[in-house]
Amino acid sequence: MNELDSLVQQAQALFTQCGSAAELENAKAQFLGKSGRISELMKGLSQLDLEAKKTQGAVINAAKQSIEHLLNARRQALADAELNRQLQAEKLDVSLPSGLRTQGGLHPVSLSLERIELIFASMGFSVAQGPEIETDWFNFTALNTPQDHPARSMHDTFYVEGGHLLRTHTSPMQIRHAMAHVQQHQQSIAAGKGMPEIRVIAPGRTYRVDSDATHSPMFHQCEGLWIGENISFKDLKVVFTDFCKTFFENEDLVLRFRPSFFPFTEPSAEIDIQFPSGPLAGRWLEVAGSGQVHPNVVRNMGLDPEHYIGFAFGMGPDRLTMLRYGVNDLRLFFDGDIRFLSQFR
Ligand code: 2NM
Repeated sequence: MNELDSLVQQAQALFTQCGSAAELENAKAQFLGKSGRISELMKGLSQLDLEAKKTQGAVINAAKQSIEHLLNARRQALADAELNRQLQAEKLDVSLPSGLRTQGGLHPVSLSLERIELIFASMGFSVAQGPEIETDWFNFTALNTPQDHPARSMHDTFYVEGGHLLRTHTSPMQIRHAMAHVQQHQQSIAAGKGMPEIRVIAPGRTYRVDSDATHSPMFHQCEGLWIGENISFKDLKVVFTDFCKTFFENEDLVLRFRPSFFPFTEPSAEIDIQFPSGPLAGRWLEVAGSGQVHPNVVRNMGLDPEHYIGFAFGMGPDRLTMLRYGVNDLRLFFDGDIRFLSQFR
């Protein structure tokens, strides 16, 4: 066996003996370091003639490559062993019972959303779903909101990549629902036979640039929409009055519809409620916005506003939950403090 073959064998034996990465790097120096055996042999080449330099140089290089290969293999083996050791040492039995296990429950706002959905379902409303990241068209343009409206500014709306935004209300879901509904009944509508009414609520998370005791950058909304051939403000008053009395479990609740303005409805009204008794008695509390859906919005849904008419409303389930349970700081809902949340189980 020539010297180089035996050198490779020595390296293999020594590398195998090394039990740690540090030991291995030390062992490497003997062979591949600046004053290691390979370097010395390379220096020896200078005394040879050109032909011998070529052949002997190639042989040394081959040996160097073999040693490097052995070194890398051993490095990998040591790294794998170290990883396995860590995985063994830090093994976690996720099936092990924890010390404390109490029964969980729904979040108070989830409880409200569940109540809202049940009450409106009993009045024939279906529940829409839709994306939280929206396009400008669904969130603003389709809702008759002018290009220069302050709600579109970066002070009010969270914009994300690609010109998209976080929906500032749940209305875009209603536009999507209405458009799909119209699409589904297109043939019947075109034939003049009309379509089943659109009767839907859209609950979900919404986002605005706002944060204090009564505003959270993420909050909930639930909007309602009822469109048909003969749906009037009277229907709005009946539906919403019925809803409030059921939600607050109070048949003596009084409602007030106060003129207001929204780009997507005309006429528009703010809805206030008053409890005849209890801790909130005698105060008008604002609970929703509402109105007759603006002809431009009806048109954007794909319908002729001369034939289809209806109402919409929007309310804040967070605020309804505060009123129902007497919570005075909205932030409590989103802090995740179990001492607060466990009171609603
Ligand atoms: C509100 C107040 C008034 C509303 C309008 C629509 C739609 F999709 F029909 F255009 N959805 N929700 C609406 C109307 C929302 O929130 C304060």
